[in-house]
Amino acid sequence: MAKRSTKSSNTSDRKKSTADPKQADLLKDTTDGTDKVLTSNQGLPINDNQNSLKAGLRGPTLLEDHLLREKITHFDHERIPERAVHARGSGAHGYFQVYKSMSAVTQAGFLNDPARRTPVFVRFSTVAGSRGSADAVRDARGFAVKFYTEEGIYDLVGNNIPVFFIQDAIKFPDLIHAVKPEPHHEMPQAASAHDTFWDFISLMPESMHMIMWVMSDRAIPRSYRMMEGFGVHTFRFVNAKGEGRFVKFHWKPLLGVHSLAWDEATKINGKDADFHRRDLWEAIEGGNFPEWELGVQIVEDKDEHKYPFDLLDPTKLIPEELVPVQRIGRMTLDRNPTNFFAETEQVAFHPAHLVPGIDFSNDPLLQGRLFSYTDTQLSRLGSANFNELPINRPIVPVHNNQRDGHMRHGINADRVSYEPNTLGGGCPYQAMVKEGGFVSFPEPVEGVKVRGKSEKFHDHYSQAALFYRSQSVPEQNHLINALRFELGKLEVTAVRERMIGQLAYVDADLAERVAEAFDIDVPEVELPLNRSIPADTDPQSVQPYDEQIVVERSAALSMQNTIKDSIKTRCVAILVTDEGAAEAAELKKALERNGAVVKIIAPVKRDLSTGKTALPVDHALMTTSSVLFDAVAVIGGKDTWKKFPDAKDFLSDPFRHSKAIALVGDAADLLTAWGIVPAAAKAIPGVVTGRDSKGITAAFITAVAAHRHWEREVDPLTGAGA
Ligand code: HDE
Repeated sequence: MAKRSTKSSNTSDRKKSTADPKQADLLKDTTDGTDKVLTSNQGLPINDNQNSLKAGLRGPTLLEDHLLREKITHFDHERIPERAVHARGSGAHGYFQVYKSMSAVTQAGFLNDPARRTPVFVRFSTVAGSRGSADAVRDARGFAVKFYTEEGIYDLVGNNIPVFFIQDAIKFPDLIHAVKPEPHHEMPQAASAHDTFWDFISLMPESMHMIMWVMSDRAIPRSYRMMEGFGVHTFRFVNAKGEGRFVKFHWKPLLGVHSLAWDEATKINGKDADFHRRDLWEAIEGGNFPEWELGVQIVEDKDEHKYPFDLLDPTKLIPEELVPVQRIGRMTLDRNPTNFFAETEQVAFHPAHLVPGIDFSNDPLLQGRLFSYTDTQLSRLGSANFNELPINRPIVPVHNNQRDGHMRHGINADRVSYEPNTLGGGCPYQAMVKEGGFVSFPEPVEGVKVRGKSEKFHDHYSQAALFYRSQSVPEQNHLINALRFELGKLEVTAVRERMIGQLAYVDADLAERVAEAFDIDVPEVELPLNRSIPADTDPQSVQPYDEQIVVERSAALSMQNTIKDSIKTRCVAILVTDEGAAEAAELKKALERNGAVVKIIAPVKRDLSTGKTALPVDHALMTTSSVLFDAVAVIGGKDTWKKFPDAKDFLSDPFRHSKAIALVGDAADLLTAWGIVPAAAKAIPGVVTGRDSKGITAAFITAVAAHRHWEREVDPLTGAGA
């Protein structure tokens, strides 16, 4: 029989490298059909995979065809329920290493030994959309990290936003029902711009801080690789002496925090719905391994009540001005999954997957999550044995008396499955603390049973206002435009007006500027709206809670202050025809030397000639779009480009989205020739022009590093510039 090999080098590379203990573990279950005969699930070699078994060539198919039935039955059951939230996600493998031992504050092994490389699997996700929805939607992003430590699995299941909409887990189903597509017609997909969402939000003052974040550009990230991550809740570190401290977790991307423009995001969703997934995949395949530093904010127990916000309230952050973020280690993602379903889809995170040295706090949102995540895996993965799936199992042995259930994989050789026992010699036995046995932090707890919240939870606006005040002018404009867009989509005027009234409690100017888009005065809204206060309490005595400004502005909250001195991994499109090929090749080389990823785009997909060598063309103009790039350079070819309507979009879009643009040779006046800017326009921020590409290279690199030149924007309603 002829043996045909279609195996990619990628797969064989994976097979060879087994230094990573989790990778070695996954390889035990990794199969590869290269050079193998086709078999049934029972191992029976299959001779004909083209025809079902029939009674005669034109006769009916026989029920006896066990091969047909096996294949179709398996196919019928290929789909599993998607995640109720965070259905759309992308994953990658990597490792984490701590810089120096953190043993003074935590006994977590992976945070104690700088020599240890702990394997990780990370899944990024959107929250609201279905599994097949587009990536560049306005939404919070999940940032879930599974550490395969020598003490078992530790999951840090966070988001790219440091706070959440609600304070108590009991409101989560309400929140998600409100944001998901509306029940009568299942629209809109992966979008919050609809009545049920804003109806709920406008009645929930506690969501106002998170609303500031999700209406900001943080909710349309440029890349998963350029997002911060946050544990959101306050957790606990516990050291070997049993001393506890509060801790908040942060992931700081080494490429800085960058976002898309809203109009750009909506176009990307049409041009490449897999934009973030592809970006992550290609960066890793290209050796541009994404990296984050793990940061911690540590608060001593004695300081628990020192701040005007409650550490247990997940709608509040700790301003970095009050407690600085210490960067304690680095995570690198260096390997794409082998199989999307087996790894990215079947991975099961859980905030309760803990190791000694880390513990929970009493945050009522976290406490509810501790229940939800196992429960959801039972319906999603269908069995209590989901922990045995290769991606979910720890790299250390598992021994306990849990038995049986659907799809049990392990074969327990022990006679006993109970404890205490003598027949099994008392095994598996309880671990002593010195053997690594997990002990919950002995936090003193007392109180009466009550449904309610502590007093500081009722301050819903101070940190929303802090966020708004901390934004740069362009960021504030984007936030206002996002609110104008979202509220503009509402069918019910009363919801819109109640929401604008709410915004006035955050910032009067913000509310007025949103109201301008509807030509209304800011409506007055009476508090409380969420009826979260027991009926026998005077609402005004607790809500709104007196605003206390301890930090006027927090630099860490604005993306204006992020890293802007490098073009590493930025994607640059060079539009070129034969005549500019040599210059394009030079510019490409210079940009790549500085770490950019450059694509050559020509009218048709065939190699161009530089005179000396061929310049390969990555995309024909019609198969790509400038919204998929961070910056655009056009090298000559003006007369050719004029014939292509797509070429005009290739400049008008990046101009509108404030991206760096280089125009060289006879293309130098294309912006004015095409009426994208007025003929009289002088120097435009982020646009560099020159006779040849050499002359503009340095200025172009600086312009690309800046990421965006928002100064170009003007508010069409007021005419105000940034
Ligand atoms: Fe989740 N969340 N969540 N969540 N969450 C899930 O678990 C839930 C919350 C987060 O890539 C589900 O396995 C409740 C906050 C991420 O697989 C589910 C509450 C934060 C992911 C669930 C919250 C998150 C999930 C759905 C309020 C940021 C994706 C599938 C009490 C700190 C993980 C699943 C992945 C997924 C419940 C709130 C982050 C239903 C009840 C706050 C990143 O169990």
